[in-house]
Amino acid sequence: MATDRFSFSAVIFDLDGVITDTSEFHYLAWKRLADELGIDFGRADNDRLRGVSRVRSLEIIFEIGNREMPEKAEAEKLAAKKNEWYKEYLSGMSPNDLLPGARRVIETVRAAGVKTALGSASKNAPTVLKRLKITDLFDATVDGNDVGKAKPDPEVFLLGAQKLGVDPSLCVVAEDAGAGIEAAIRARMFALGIGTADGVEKAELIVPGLGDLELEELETRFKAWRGGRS
Ligand code: B16
Ligand code: MG
Repeated sequence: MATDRFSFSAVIFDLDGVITDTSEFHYLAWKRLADELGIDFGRADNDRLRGVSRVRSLEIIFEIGNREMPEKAEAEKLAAKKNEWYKEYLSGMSPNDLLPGARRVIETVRAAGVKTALGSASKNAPTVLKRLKITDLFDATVDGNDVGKAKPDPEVFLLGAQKLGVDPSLCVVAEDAGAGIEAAIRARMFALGIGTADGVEKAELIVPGLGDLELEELETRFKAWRGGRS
């Protein structure tokens, strides 16, 4: 059901790069591991890790180092080590780490009767939401603990829509990663692109950050998109 103000019924938000910037913490933790492994991993490589799963991130780091990926047990050990460092960084997070505009957009759509969900690849998403004190701003949460197939598979967003009880065609997805935009398109949802990562140009509407989003423009673009599909 559309609301009085908006034609969409739900917005599914990605976490890292949309609501907060945990990518810097991911980078610092992966960098520490890469240094230990003797792999030259720099800030410029970090965009490749956006939105992809933990195991896939490790594979990418081994690709960058031109090294063969270790067998499963060793790979899991390395990923777990990185995660412990990552969690140390998360322990310093607070509501000050919300990206500009995130709270305004979530609260405004909710006040208009739109449902909200989180659709993140991160298994640490519940901890991050707690640290940011925004767990209550979501009617449903889907994260790396719930899904078997990582983005660009649409599973994370389709499960979000299902949990909310909203048809995918009435959902907006806010995403900063190319893999996430691809997932939204495959879920047949309206893709709102955040930032400039490779693949974000395929989104229906692109803004630098949620702080730059005009909700009336989103409504106009969503209506046109939906009209063009029927
Ligand atoms: P974890 P998102 C993603 O978050 C990150 O962008 C990506 O760099 C990370 O590898 C992935 O979560 C998994 O995170 O190791 O905490 O399970 O953008 O989907 O919210
Ligand atoms: Mg992201």
